[in-house]
Amino acid sequence: MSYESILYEQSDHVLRITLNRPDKLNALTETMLQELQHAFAAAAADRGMRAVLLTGSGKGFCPGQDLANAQEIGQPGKPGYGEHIRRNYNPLILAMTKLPKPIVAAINGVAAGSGMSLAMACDLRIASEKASFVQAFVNIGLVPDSGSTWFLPRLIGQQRAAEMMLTGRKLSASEALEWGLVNQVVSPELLLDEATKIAERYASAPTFAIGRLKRNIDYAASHSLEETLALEAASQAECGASADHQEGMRAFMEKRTPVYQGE
Ligand code: T3D
Repeated sequence: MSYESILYEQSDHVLRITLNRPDKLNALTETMLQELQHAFAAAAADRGMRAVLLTGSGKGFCPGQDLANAQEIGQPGKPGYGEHIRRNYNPLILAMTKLPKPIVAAINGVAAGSGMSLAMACDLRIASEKASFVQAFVNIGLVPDSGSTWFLPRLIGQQRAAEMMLTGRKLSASEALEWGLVNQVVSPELLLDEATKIAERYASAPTFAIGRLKRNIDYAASHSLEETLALEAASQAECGASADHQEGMRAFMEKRTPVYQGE
């Protein structure tokens, strides 16, 4: 598949999506956001793709909305900020969080504004020592969007999230690890190899169960214990009938490594 602002590369069961405007630190344009929506829809539809790796080319991961490009937003005949976000950002964030396959972010450089939201919409975050994180919105008189107010307090707690959002200060990769924003920090040279290894591990995992697991974590965040218990039981019934579970049980009894097909 060929796109203008992203790279879409498949290898075995892993899909690598690379934000590809390196001269702009991979700042987001409407074209790029539409291409990302398309790429995640394609990942959802392709049963052969069992894990996604999201990274940026060049020295940045993503500094959020391209601010040069944003000058046009709200001009006569162009959608305003609210419409731009509803049309371009919100469906992308939902496509990522609802994708029934794991998404690993390889954060190679600065992740700011909605670029940080993209990183937070992933399931695992592996950061380069050169990565940094900025809730940049307040610095230009905007509020956090693209799910930042939903993701950030859940990842690092209310107090630290408020600090990042209110001050707009830059968090280093090591601070992000200490605060629980990223899972791992590695040297820049090792970032892609390490993140790819993790994505490959997930690409041979029981994808059927992982899809439900993602959904259930998301559901539990805004439902009662009773409701969550009910969904867990229903999901377990589905997983119990899956080919992956049968294989997992057989492999356990036969004392061998399971070979999951993701179904
Ligand atoms: O617009 C709407 O519809 C509302 C939706 C908004 C969603 C959002 O994401 S709002 C938040 C937008 N993002 C920002 O406000 C971040 C702005 N950038 C920064 O704060 C800093 O540049 C960074 C913290 C990202 C990186 O700092 P640093 O010191 O490492 O690099 P730098 O020198 O500031 O930037 C390097 C270049 O990238 C520079 O260009 P130049 O001078 O080399 O030609 C800078 O202008 C450019 N750049 C950085 N961020 C953006 C950008 N160009 C366009 N858009 C950007 N977001």
